[in-house]
Amino acid sequence: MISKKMIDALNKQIEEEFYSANLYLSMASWCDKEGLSNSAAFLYNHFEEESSHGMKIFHYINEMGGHAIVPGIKQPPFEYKSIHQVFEDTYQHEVYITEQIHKLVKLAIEESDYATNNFLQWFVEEQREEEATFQEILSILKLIGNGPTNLYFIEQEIAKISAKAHTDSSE
Ligand code: OFO
Repeated sequence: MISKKMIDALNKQIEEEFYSANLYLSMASWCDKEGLSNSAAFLYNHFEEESSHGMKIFHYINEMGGHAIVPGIKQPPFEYKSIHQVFEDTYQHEVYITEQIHKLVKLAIEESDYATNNFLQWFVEEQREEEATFQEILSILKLIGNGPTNLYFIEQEIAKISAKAHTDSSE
């Protein structure tokens, strides 16, 4: 039996996942406007992934006899100084989301809610992979550096990471 406290916490996480989706959609749009089409494609893809994470929790709550609530979502930032800032923010955001997922796991364990703990393990692994991907992007951006002509090389590298992330998620 899932507790009201657990359902409320999962509903809060739906909001976090949908906010993540909108954040990446906003970043994708900024990249599009700047002509960074590979980075935009990567982030549009992440928008869809985050939406699917929100829906995964949504359906779980209802399957468990709870009531999934469609959240109000605050507007994400839409202006960025550079592509470096975009990816620095994605990484920081993923670290924050990992903390939220770990809090949910902690609550499930405290409540001896083994089903929800088991359900959340998928998210634990997903966060580990996402942090690793964004960390890899940050390392590459650091190596390439900051000049405007470097944007071309950044775009090439993002396309490679994007293709790899897509292959991994469809395996
Ligand atoms: Fe929902 O996967 Fe990261 O945030």
